[in-house]
Amino acid sequence: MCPVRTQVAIVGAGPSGLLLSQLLAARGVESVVVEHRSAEHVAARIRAGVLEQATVDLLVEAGVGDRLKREAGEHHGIYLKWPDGKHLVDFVELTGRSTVVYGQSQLQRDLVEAAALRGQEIHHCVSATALHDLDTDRPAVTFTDASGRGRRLQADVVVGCDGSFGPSRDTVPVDVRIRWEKDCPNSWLGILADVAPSTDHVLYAWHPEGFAMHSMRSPAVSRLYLQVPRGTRVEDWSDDRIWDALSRRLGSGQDGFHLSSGPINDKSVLPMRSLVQTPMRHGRLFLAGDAAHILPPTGAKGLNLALADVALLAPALADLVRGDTRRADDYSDRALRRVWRSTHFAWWMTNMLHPTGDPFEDELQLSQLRWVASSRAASTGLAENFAGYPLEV
Ligand code: RFL
Ligand code: PHB
Repeated sequence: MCPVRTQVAIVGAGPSGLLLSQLLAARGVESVVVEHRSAEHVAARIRAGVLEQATVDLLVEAGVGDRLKREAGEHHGIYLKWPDGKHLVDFVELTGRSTVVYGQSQLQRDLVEAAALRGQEIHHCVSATALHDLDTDRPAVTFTDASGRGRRLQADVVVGCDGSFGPSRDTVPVDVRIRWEKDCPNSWLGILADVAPSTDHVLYAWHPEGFAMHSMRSPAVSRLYLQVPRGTRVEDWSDDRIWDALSRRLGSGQDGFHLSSGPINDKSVLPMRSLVQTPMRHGRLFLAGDAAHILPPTGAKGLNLALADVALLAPALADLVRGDTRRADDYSDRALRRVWRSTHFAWWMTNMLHPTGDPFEDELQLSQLRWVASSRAASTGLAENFAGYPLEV
């Protein structure tokens, strides 16, 4: 085994791991990142699309926002739609803040380029990642590198940025952690299509057959989702079946709205669930992003929350490696306040927009949608949460 020494060992080179390494480097703190997948695989994952104003400001300040500023589409709000109504929740008018639509794969590319520019050490295609000695001040990460060689990374701190399926979360002993979980009976079937978006803002639609959503990635690429039962197989949804369901649920042909279809170049099923693991720190292990919390995508919060965690964590770790533990000691409590707010919002949006098949609940959902659309107080509540709260760093 060939030991390497660094200040911060980061497990996972997704958006939270890469932004953390960038923010640490800006504070003169050295880190090494280990990633299970190839760089190409991580970059090709089609995921989030909506960034809050505070996330955009964070990325610009971190020096990775140039392309985002040039290419991202600014969105002033979202449409809510149901069979006999449609309403634009105007975030700018209600809160003074807006959002942008910028694909996670585009952001990942920006973070990878910035990492290459500063010479960040990243080990891709690693296997057998394991975390050790977390309750000492000499924690370590071991892994097998791409050439099959066993490696040991000795650090002051280990950060688990390894997403929903990484090993970090499980490393916290069961008698120390609490896992708060809520499963959802639905999944989303998501597609990416080579067709100009048929809507100017992201459109969330309630329909008795199921929820549907129309988002976008560029003037020529659309991203759309359908509520499907958990366990749905992508093979059971032909392109024609998908476009038919989208047309019905999004109300194509009504009130001047027409859904244009086009070639589908990516199709996947995403199970929906909520999970929060507390505390987000155990000894010298810190958890950030999906490693600590998973949200249903309806509130567009997961990526924003992952980046908010590392914005809080980077200065805390910079202090910690220099001997001042105060901010690191506060990290979990402070991060969890935002985590629970976002978790509630994602749960609330999910429950408002996904019909359950129970006629009583359907009526409650429709009543809630009409209330959000007609009450300034209610729509301001939605807008505040969706456009996001300022980062407290
Ligand atoms: P990631 O992106 O999952 O990265 C974790 C990385 O860790 C690696 N890893 C390991 N590395 C080393 N050793 C191991 N043993 C490892 N195990 C795993 C993985 O390969 C991976 O590269 O987590 P991170 O950085 O915390 O980022 C979180 C976001 O990716 C996630 O929250 C968002 O994508 C969620 N999300 C959305 N968030 C938003 O804010 N707005 C949205 O509009 C939005 N839409 C979405 C979404 C997620 C979706 N899916 C598919 C989950 C839409 C979808 C469809
Ligand atoms: C997306 O563009 O992929 C997207 C937008 C809004 C959401 C979830 C995903 O709530």
